[in-house]
Amino acid sequence: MIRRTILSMLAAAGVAVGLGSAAQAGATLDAVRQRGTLSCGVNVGVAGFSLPDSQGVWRGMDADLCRGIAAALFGDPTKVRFVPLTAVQRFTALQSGEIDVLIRQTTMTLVRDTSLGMRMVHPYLYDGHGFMVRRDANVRTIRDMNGMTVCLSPGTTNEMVTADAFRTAGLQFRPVLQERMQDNAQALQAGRCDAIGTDATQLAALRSQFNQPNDFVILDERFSKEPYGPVVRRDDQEWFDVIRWVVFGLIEAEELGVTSQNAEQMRTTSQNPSIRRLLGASADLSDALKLRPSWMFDVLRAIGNYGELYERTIGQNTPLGLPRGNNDLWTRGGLMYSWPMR
Ligand SMILES: N[C@@H](CCC(=O)N[C@@H](CS)C(=O)NCC(=O)O)C(=O)O
Repeated sequence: MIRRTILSMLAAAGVAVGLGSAAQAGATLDAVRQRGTLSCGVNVGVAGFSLPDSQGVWRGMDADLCRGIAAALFGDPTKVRFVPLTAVQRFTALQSGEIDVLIRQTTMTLVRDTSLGMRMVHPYLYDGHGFMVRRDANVRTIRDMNGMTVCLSPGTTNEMVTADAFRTAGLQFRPVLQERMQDNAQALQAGRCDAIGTDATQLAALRSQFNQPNDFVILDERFSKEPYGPVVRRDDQEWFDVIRWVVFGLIEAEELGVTSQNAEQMRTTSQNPSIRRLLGASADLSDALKLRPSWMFDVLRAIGNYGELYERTIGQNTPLGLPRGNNDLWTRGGLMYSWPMR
């Protein structure tokens, strides 16, 4: 009876309640293997992150991270089912088991990490909240935004960050909440809102698809830390390990100079013990993760190292045009730092 009450309380709080006792460690890895495809939750459509191209192929950093995980599991980056989700839908999809992992510009926060039956894995992108406004509004800082109408997406960190930022500045704003970011983008272009508030990478992504991108500016100020991480269910450490070490492996490969182009050659000729371990010359790492020795080799061949992934999807030569900044390697002053892979 008590157990039932607790379960229904947890369910009401949106916490996933596994059937019977907590799922067995490794259950997700086994289930995904048996199914033969990874079910990966992504955004419904943001340039540079997850957006279907004219052939219907999902493109972007989040989509490619899904492919990288599939490559680690199956040696085949095509073994992914992409599940497009809005910000509001994303955690339920994970809790209910509809997806195996969520890779959808999701900010790692204390509450999300601890109390929703989930675990935030490790940052693959460091971002921050910003505002985009019309250029001719002559806004330089938030102090010029008093009384403005700000378009926001419900269920995002950006809702709270915007409220905090205006309150801290002693200013008023009028929130307009629309679940689909595309609706916010249209509202800004049509003048139905004065600003959009979301993560800076998302603002760059939205603007890259505007008809007149130069009519809009992204303010320089950042109002929060928004580290993006993959999210998994809380009850499965083995699965968590796989996802975490794929992220680390991408960063480590960049630091070691292993790319999609040279991985094949390095695997046979490199004498560097770190590179040999990464590419599976010994089974120490893959055994620990219960994966095939070529797991990271297959990831790198499929999506490249972290730097390749970044440059291809959101980097300076893409429509988003984002410099590495915090997302550069620690050896170059950024925050990307893999734990030792040994
Ligand atoms: N990092 C934020 C979410 C950022 C985000 O999702 N922003 C936009 C991207 S432009 C979005 O997709 N919004 C609404 C939607 O399409 O569901 C969070 O974790 O809460």
